[in-house]
Amino acid sequence: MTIQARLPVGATYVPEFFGGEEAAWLAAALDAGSWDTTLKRRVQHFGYRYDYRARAVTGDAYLGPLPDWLSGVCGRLAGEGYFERLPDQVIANEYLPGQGISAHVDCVPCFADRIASLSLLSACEMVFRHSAGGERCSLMLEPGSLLVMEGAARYDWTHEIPARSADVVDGEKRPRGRRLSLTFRNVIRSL
Ligand SMILES: O=C(O)CCC(=O)C(=O)O
Repeated sequence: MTIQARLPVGATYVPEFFGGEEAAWLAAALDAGSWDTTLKRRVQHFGYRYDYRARAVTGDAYLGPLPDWLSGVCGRLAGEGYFERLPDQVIANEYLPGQGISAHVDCVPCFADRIASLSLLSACEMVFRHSAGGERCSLMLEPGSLLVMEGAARYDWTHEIPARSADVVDGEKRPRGRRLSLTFRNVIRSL
């Protein structure tokens, strides 16, 4: 697959948003929590539970305020202008080598325009496909990086992480390690 430098309009990639020590600290906070094993990959939901089967944030989905360690990250995201309102919903995903996430557009009626995903511990390739045109592009999400999606990138393109144990960058095979991500959103409607 060709890795294109040009991202979908509305996608912003911020390398080294988080340093290694901060990332290790966040990973430790996640591992001190309780991973949900219902899906192929483990997840943790904060603020509101997203119902994957109903594809909705249901009326009983409120889980309570975000933990302090996560509120701090939300404060930083808003403070640095990546969100106008503090995010109130976060999903942590764990990807072991060979695991990924299928192509999707984040629930449109559930979540506000801007979403942001923080990558921790290991890199992986994210692939974008234009929903109408079939155009495709991709980028490596390096540990510590932040990917912000809004507008066309949020609504007109799907994003996915192919389930594989290594990626190829400039002809070089890069084996994947354990990757954690935190995706920040604002809930706009619960059913
Ligand atoms: O792991 C990521 O960076 C993306 C996660 C994602 O797309 C999602 O939770 O909907």
